[in-house]
Amino acid sequence: MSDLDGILLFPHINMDGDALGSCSALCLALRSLGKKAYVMINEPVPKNLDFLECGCCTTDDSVLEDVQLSLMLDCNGIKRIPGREAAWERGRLKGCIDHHATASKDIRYDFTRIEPKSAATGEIIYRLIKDLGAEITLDIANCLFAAITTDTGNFQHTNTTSRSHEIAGHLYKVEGFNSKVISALIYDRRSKEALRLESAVLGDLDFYADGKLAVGKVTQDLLSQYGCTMDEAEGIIQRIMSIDGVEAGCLFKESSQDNVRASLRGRTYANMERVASRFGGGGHVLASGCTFHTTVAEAEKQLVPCLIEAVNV
Ligand SMILES: [Mn+2]
Repeated sequence: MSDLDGILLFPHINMDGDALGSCSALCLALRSLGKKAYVMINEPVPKNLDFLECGCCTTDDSVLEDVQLSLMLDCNGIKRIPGREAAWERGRLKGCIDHHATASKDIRYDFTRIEPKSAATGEIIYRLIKDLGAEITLDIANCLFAAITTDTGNFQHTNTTSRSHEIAGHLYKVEGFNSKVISALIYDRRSKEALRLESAVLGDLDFYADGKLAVGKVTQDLLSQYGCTMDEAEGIIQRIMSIDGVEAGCLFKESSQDNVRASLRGRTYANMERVASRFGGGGHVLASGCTFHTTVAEAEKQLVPCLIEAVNV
């Protein structure tokens, strides 16, 4: 990458802390090396991640005259960047840096760096920035810490490794770095409405398989009832997984564009990646997702039997 200039970075749709944090960190590092780089998005940055934007994001397809590289981060496959296909195609070279094992074959990449053992794409980006010889500035450290802390569930998920902690340890040494500030920006800016929405969803969970499976729904009706946007439903699936005895959790999110996203989580053995891939989705063994182009009720009818199967193995 060191000989390329004019680089567009692509986070996945419904960007999360890892996708945006990794993109902005790499973008800032590339710029510090004198390169032109942007993070190409086509949706608003979630409010709790606004500090990760760092002047990197653009919605303008023609922001760069010459795009030598289009680089997808924290995802793979053209379906993960809907609405940005034209911008993606502008790159003369195409690359992918990701930690999801489910590989999509709908793009021919010129190079990939896929490391399923990395807890976050941010871990791969940390090493890449070091390899490129760029300095880890405070902004970059904040982005990488946000990427790693969100994807590891604050270092609680099973994907967390000694390397996750080692990289975080290096970030703590960057002058001015304060993990508490970053955690508060991510987690402690929720609206009262979001908490009311969460309690409504949690109050209406369905349980199956002797309580091993819990299923919740965030519908457009609920969002308007509580005056919330879908990104304010972030975190509900983790609450579902905190229930004693729950081995698998599913949260249906009804989008305004006639589709339903199912977020899937496993605790120890339920293979959520396998379930998601049966419906064209993917992710990690214990954290996956898939999309249905139908109603929530129909999506539930199709998915719940497979989830019951996954917890009853
Ligand atoms: Mn990730």
